[in-house]
Amino acid sequence: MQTAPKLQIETARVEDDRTGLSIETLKRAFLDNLFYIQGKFPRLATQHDYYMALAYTVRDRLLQRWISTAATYTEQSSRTVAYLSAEFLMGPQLGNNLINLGIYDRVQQAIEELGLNLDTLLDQEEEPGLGNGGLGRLAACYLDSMATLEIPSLGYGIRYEFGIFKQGLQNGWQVEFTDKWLRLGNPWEIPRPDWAVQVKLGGYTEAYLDANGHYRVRWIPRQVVKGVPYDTPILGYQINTCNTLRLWSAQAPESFDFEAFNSGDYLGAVQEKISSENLSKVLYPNDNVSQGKQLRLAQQIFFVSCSLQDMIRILLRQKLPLSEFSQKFTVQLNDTHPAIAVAELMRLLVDEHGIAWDQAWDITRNSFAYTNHTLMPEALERWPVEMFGQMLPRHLEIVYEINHHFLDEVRAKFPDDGDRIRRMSLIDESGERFVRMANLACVGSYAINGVAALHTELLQKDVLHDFYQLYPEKFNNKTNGVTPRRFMVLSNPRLTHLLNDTIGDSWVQHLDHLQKLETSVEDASFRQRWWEIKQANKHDLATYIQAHNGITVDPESLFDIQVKRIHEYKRQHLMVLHIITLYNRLKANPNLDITPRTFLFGGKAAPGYMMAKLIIKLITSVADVVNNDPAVGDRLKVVFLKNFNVKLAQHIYPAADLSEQVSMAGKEASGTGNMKFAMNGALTIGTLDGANIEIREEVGPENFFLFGLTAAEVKALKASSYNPWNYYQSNPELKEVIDRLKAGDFSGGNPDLFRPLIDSLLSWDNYLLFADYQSYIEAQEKVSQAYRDRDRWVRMSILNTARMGKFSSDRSIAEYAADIWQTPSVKIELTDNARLSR
Ligand code: KOT
Repeated sequence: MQTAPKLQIETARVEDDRTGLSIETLKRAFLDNLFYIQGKFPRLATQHDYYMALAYTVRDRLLQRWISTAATYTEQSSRTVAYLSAEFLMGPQLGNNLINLGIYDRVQQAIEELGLNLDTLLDQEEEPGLGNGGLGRLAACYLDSMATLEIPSLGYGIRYEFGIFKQGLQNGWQVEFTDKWLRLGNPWEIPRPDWAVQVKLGGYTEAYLDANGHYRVRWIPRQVVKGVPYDTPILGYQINTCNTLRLWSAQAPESFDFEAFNSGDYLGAVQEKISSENLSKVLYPNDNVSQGKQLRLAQQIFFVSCSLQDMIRILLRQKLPLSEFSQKFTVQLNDTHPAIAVAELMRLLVDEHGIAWDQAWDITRNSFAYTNHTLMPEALERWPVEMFGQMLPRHLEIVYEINHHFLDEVRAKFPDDGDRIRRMSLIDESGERFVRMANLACVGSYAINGVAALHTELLQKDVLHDFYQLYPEKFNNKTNGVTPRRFMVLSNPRLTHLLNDTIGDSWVQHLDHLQKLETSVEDASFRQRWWEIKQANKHDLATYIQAHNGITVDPESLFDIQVKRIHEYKRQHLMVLHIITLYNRLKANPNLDITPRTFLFGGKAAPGYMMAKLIIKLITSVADVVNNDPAVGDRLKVVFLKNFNVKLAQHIYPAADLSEQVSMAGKEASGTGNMKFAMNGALTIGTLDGANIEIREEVGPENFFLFGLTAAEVKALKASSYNPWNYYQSNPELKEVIDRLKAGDFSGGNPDLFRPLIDSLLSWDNYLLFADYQSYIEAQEKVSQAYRDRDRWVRMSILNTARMGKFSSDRSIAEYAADIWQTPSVKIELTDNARLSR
């Protein structure tokens, strides 16, 4: 009689500890997790233990929303976006989850009352660096926005054991270290071994007649790999929707049990296990280039097959027929890395589920949408037919069959056009034969988009012109966006407070509300606060630089920053030419009155990309000379921040005065760093490339420092046999810069060190640095002038932030949902946990 009510009280208390949001409950839950999950008590606990205890406390609060969300989607059979991406560059999770739960301040207080510091705990988190740069970070921003807009979605990718390498510097050169991000455990993921699936590789196919006398094909693989899903909750901003990021980890299947399967061949069996687990071992560290490695193709089929099988499982569990696959799911292909999905869905439908080819093709074509992210020819994925057929014999047959039907379609619309057939074929037969993944993606998708207006235009005119002529209705533009939750609220709390004080906090969900700031431009005290916030952020970054680089920089100087992957087309070295130009002027005229600048660089080079690595060495070498020349004093400083990642990025954007977006026009598909800088009040110096064009349109040309050739001018100049030598000869300042580099002035007298770079500039200059040099230098003069007029600069800075509404990823995702996905939003009510558990 007495035990029943006692038990009830106990249950109620446990529940409250895991969902309650009061400071007292948060503290109690934190200490409970420290004890029961970390197995530590305060005297023994490390800062990392405290981080873990806090992460679990936060995860508990996500779980209630996560389960309510899953329950609602299941009940309502909601139409769902499956976002397939080889990369999700999530960045640290704790701070973002605190923001989206709306408990940041409260947790900060609770942690302080326990005698700890929230910033220190946040800093403990190893970020999941499961991406290279823009493409992977975009996927992460889109997950945040899909959840915030209450769009049912699943992110599907690979749980790489090693993410993007950690960058070190040795003697000014990049060195790479493996990223052991899982070493101390990952509190955000939940493994789901019961939903594991199997993926076949290699072997051969054979035809047979089924019980109904129908011709069928079966695939006898050489190897089978198990994919185990690990789920991470993706909470929307101050909303109950909590979607899922499902990442696949590769394991050897149980049937490859040493004894049962491979008796006698112990080492062979171990080898098999290792080769299976290799599939999710490491992220390929290439950005905007495709290496064509076999393991990479295996990774692609691995996560794609796992994900499609998972979708089919969900469909069947909801008692829906396979014919409704494309009503239940819309599958977004993040570039061509998951494009093998077109052939794999056909295989699953036809071979494994007995659906007729034509019906399967209708389902497939209505399921996929393809986003292209680059115009770089070397990034277009093609697989040697030989390799493709060895690993995926059945998929090669399916690709041939799709191609057969497709080329008939092309011939019907464009008779007697052999060249067009050769260009559009899924197989490149001009030499060694290749499977062309972009062509497969175009044929198998109902929508094709670029990521900024210029990029989409160039796709239609150039790279995908034939497909545009055949399927004009499929093409559309979706200009990229970034999440203001991470890149403003979390990264820049000072600015966030000022904005909230001034215009309220609705801008966090409706970024266009920042427009309301425009009237404050006339308010001198507001401008003063704006300036002070930027100064405080610069001060913080200066402290970081002092600690990590041992370089003292002046927070009053203009912080001129380029952070992104190192690539010749992005032209980090154009910024170096400017630095050397200023240095030469100071050497020639020591009393020259220049605007003091701190030049900051950050970014990784692909380990095999020698020219990119040499650009890093160039930056660090110029830094050594400039920073240590007494004639320069404090007027110029050059800093290379090592290991640029999401965590570091969050410290950098808020502290920038000038954002360098200087790619050769027609090469940067969009850029997204450009948006993160401008939102935080940096002014942009940039070319008419990617989303720069749209940023300039929004902020107004008077608030943007434009330079350089347009994409059309680049094309024309290249067509008329461009000769960089002429620019070198006719521009004395440029000549002096190059001559000093040649003489070894920045390489300890060694004229050979930078020779490959200089030779390439003087002989080809593929990315037209010399052609754009003078225009860049002149634009930089205007920057220096503008910065001297503090009032003018602050007004421009405010207007940049005020006019960035368009570049929220919420706007991008709303457009994807309306124009491509047709996914209505679904409201989530918090379900009572007790009811769910019954
Ligand atoms: C990498 C390999 C193959 C194909 C494309 C890529 C790629 C493209 N990786 N990152 N990108 C960038 O994607 C961003 C998001 O759309 C763009 O803003 C940026 O311009 C691309 O370079």
